[in-house]
Amino acid sequence: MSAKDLYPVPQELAKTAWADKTSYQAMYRASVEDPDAFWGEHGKRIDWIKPYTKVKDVSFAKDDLHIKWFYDGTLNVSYNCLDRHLETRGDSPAIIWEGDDPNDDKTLTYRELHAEVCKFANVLKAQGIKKGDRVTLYMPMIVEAAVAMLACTRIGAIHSIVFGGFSPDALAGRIRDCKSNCVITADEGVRGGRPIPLKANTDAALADCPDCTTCIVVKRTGGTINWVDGRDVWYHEAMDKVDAVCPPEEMNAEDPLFILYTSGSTGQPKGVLHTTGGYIVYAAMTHRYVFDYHDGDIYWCTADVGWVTGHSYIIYGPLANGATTLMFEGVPNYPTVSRFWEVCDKHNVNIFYTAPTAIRALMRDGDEPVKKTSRKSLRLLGSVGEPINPEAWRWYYDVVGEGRCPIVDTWWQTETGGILISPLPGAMDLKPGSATLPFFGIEPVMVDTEGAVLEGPCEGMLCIKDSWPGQMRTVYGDHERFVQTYFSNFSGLYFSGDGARRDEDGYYWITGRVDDVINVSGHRMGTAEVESALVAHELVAEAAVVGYPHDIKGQGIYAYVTLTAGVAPSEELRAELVKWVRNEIGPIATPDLIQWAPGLPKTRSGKIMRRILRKVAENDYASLGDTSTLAEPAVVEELIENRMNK
Ligand code: 6R9
Repeated sequence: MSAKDLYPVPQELAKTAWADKTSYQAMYRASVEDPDAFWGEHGKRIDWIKPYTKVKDVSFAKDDLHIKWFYDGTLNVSYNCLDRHLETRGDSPAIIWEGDDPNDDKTLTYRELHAEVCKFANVLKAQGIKKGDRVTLYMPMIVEAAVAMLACTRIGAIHSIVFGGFSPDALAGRIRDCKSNCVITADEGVRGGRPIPLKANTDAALADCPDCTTCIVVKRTGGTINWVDGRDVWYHEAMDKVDAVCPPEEMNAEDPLFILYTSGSTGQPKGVLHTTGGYIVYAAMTHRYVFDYHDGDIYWCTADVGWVTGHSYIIYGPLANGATTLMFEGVPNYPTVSRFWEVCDKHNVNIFYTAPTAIRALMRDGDEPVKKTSRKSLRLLGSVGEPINPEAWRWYYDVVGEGRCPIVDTWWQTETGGILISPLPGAMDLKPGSATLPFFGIEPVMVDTEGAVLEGPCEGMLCIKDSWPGQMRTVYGDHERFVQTYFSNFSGLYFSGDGARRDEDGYYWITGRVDDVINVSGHRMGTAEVESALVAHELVAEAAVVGYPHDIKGQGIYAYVTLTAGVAPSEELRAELVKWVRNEIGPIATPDLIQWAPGLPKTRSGKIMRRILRKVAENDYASLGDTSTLAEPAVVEELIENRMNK
């Protein structure tokens, strides 16, 4: 590796950073040698009602799987994110909200946010919601989404946020799976100047959810909506009827905090369950160290609260640390492709955290839209959601950060609750494209397909040896699936589903999923979900979906479709199927390419050989590998001949 591929820690930054090289190494060693002592100490970052005396009780053994942290302690998350800051920073900004329209913004201080949350907690109580109930949020990026999350935690209700880009069907499935009896939404969302019919989608979903009897609606646009008396409640009207006093509910550290659905390699999304104590300790600590957050910094994470990044690094981590967190309703290219940088200048953003797909898209428009803004407030840049290719990394570093801001490439998952592998900006020299080294308490283990542990520089599958406080505890309502998915492939290890390379400096380079999950613009998608949507169409007999390299999205969705006998393929049908999938799952699942496949390559036992389909989609059919187990080799010739990705 040439010298220019190593970006050393800026000396000035190391002086003030929470961790430098020496302290990282000492703390890391302590964290893995004596996790009880380490986390016993760092758990005190959070205020406890009844302090814990027990730190950790964990077994990754398949037949005795259990994960508990701080488990005799009690606390409340909204108290930690709000009440405890009132004395020291009650009048400091908690949330800076920047609307889709550049003229639309507002700031809420900790005191104001606290009052709103207490009131909305009383609204939920008035609707009969109590500790342990599941509340679904289907909301735009508005302050009320943060208020609703924190209000749930205040009364001990478990929130389940469904990203606003999901379809009514996907929303209904998630409401039913966790048996939510209340959904919170808005009349419409606004993104890039266009309305999103959230209430109409919710109405359609609720038609299939007879047990969900309350729908609280925030008025965002004032657009025309349908109203169901007895079920629908206006947020603002309900808020006028309650007071701003609501004592926080005392929760056990292992009481559920939230459920968040995520895609896996099988059809149904999994309800990832996080609990109270460990999650908030881990979110707060990673936020402080990875982003080197100091009092007074303005911090902006561009994710949506519908994804885990929004949970941990827009809301919970930052607010637990008393930070100022910016919430952005809009999109990177509206009104212009300078928007991100204009927002940085407008609010003096110091720390900026986004996804590679956004960087790649903006990079296409050249340097000028960036350079015409100042960005002098920026000190640190972050990346999350998918591997960042070195070319995009360098552009982000050189053009956006003007060579002044380290980039933290943070690897983690919905399941992990917080960042597991990432640079600490004062402690790690950077290599473009590498997530570098593990956070405190994280012991990555590389294994081969047989499960043999690999030492030194290697390429393999990425597992984690022991628990960390932010780890998910179960798949909601299906513990067996939790065991099967994460702990049955490699004995005694948590299996991430990702492949990785470890280099001679011990740095990790995440190479992407090794299961049937694809990563489209940083959004996780099970290929099985898209396949089920396709075969639900009456003219489709069979479908197989794989990812293929896509310049902007990272991976695109490539679908092979076999039509029912006698149906003729046409461009109209192709368009119809694309629309169909968007309606079934949501716009994020839009197939990029659909290839008509008279037959799919199968083994003699009838299993679809995805490895081959992947190669064809990648335009890499010269290296199809072993095709000797194919039932009908001619099928592959046909697919190559008619491939879409030429
Ligand atoms: C936080 C989040 C998780 C999957 C994960 C991996 C990919 C996330 C990454 C990354 C390379 C990074 N991923 N961060 N790959 N480098 N810095 O994205 O959670 O939506 O659950 O996705 O995303 O493949 O397994 P989630």
